Amino acid sequence: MIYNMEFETLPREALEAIQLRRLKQTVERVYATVPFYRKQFDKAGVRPDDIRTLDDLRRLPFTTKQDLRDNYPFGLFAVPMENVVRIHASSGTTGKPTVVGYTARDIQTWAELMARALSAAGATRGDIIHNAYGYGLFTGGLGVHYGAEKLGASVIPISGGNTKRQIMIMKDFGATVLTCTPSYALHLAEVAMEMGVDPKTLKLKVGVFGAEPWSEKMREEIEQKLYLTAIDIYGLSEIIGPGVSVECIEAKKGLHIFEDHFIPEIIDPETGKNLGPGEVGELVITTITKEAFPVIRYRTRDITYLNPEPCICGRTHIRMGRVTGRSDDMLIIRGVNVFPSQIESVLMEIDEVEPHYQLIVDREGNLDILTVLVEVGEHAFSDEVRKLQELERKIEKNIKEYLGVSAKVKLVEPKTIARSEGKAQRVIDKRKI
Ligand code: DLL
Repeated sequence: MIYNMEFETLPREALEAIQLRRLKQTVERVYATVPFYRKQFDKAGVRPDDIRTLDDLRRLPFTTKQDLRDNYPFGLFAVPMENVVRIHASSGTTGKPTVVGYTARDIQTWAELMARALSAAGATRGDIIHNAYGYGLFTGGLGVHYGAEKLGASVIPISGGNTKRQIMIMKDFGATVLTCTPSYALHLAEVAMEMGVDPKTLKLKVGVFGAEPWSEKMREEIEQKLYLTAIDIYGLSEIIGPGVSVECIEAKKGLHIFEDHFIPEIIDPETGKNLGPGEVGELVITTITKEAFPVIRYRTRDITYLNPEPCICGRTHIRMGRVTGRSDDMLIIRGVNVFPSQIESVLMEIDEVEPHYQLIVDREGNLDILTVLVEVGEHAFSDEVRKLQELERKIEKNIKEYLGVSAKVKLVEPKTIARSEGKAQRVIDKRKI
């Protein structure tokens, strides 16, 4: 169901008129209130009144994660702290986190976008939403929570962790919608089986999964194991949190970006040049309604493409492809570029292996060595050693054939790869340690 019929189905011309008006306001406001933007725009020789068409956006400089770090913690806020009612931060694997702020109106906007997203996934006010995204500085938990309440559904703020208890609650409370990372969804399925709770007997009908890359094959796996329809949701704290884009249950093909609030672009990550529809590159987003933390041409580092084709669901907002990885997650193994999600796709084609894997990258002398640890099912593991070795060789061959990279595959016992309650750690790059 379309939550906001008026804005989600706007004809292109009307949508672009709204975008331009909001873009101009945002650009004027950041120029007047955020010294960083004033300096950047001056350096690029652009003034707010130079923005006369949507294409003029391209004249503005990019904003990067480094800019956010340089202005840590509150340097990019565009309103006085008295008007900031919430602060979130992204974990950041190295150094300081990235800090973002919200006014009361920003929180309302976010709730509306998340209500739209849950609705696009098929949720209604009659649903019981088991929200296992982490509550805290991470935007997942509270982002989904406010959207679920705005939709009028019953939300269970279970957060991540204590998985056995989650299964009991999911069963006893009759949850119909599950929200968590795709890797945690698989873990929930596994623990349910261990506890003797067949997921088939749960009432789940839909899962809204995101916050980390996952593949089509992983979707099939989750759908089969949890007996639900799995929907992809995308977002990042720097832009607002979850609810930047979402798949619709009607098509399940590409994620609609809420274009009345965000303007997306795709650029070549090397040259910064804009790319056309269907061309794969880095997603850049400009927020046009945020008050406390507006961002201009933010380089997300997420790799995807835009699809302007009309969608069967009736929404007119452009779709982005599934995010296959981040430009900084890309591994370069002896000169060959590989994303962890590509390895995942190869692994998922093989029946005997489970969707739990980890990539270890190391260097021996001058050579990069990629080792793929992957779990096999109970059945396969009881097979003789020779059979397991054959399976390892078969996976190595497929990786080489499809991705052009040499990897050493090591099958490991069921349940030996650490399960995550939030974002899975797929890669351990020892070259960086
Ligand atoms: O992960 C927000 C979120 C919460 C999204 C819950 C969806 C559901 P951050 O912690 O700032 O925010 O991480 C953002 O996670 O730049 C992507 O690299 C990745 N990511 C998020 N959603 C997806 C997705 C939240 N559906 C970063 N597919 C982003 C692939 C995703 N990657």
